[in-house]
Amino acid sequence: MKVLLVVDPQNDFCPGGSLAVNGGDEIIPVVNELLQSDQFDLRIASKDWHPENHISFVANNPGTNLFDTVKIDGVSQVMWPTHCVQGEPGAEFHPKLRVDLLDAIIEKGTDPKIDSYSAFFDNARQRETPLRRALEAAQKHLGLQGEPIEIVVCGLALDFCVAYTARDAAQLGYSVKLVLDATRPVESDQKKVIAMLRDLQDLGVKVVESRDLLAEEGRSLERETRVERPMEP
Ligand code: VGL
Ligand code: ZN
Repeated sequence: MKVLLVVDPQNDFCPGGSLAVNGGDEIIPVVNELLQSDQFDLRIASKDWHPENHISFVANNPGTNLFDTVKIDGVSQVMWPTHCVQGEPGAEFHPKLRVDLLDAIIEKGTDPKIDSYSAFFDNARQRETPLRRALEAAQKHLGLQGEPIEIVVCGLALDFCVAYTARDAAQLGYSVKLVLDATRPVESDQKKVIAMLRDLQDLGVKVVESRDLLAEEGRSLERETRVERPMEP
């Protein structure tokens, strides 16, 4: 079963949003192309979906500064600006995203006391989101039980929610591809981003470009529609 997983393609992570990632909106046309590809059995997006009193907001942690890393109940937590508050415009999907092509939406970061970068587990790895269950249910529904699961991950932001999601997917035993041109990092230091990608590759995550994924499809389509040359007279 082949699954496209779009992580947090939300307004707050795009230019104009409260936690804007450089070029975050540029991924949307690429994500839409992937969503339209018929190589996927299932298309899922996650939503960072925080209550107003969420622990990750600097405003809820007096005495801390923006982007500080602090320990809360033994878990490292970055102090983020208020973002992706349930029901607010910043938490909505980017307006150009083809939400009509999504089969399911997974909300994460809903517990006020703990953050959840990964679409599978919270940052303390104490609780699971509904994602794994949704994958299992879909596999049953599609009659694909026992088949390996391949997850193609993209979205925002590469160095936080996308990386954590890809890592967890690999550790859960799924085969994982990360689409580099359908994601953008918060981090601007290229070297750090490359080191992080290498760590993911060490866990078995394959780093690919959307054109490689879509090209396979183009080639098979070409084979199917090839027209024989009419006979020369
Ligand atoms: C994210 C920081 C805080 C993300 C979510 O989607 O990458 N980053 N919350
Ligand atoms: Zn968040």
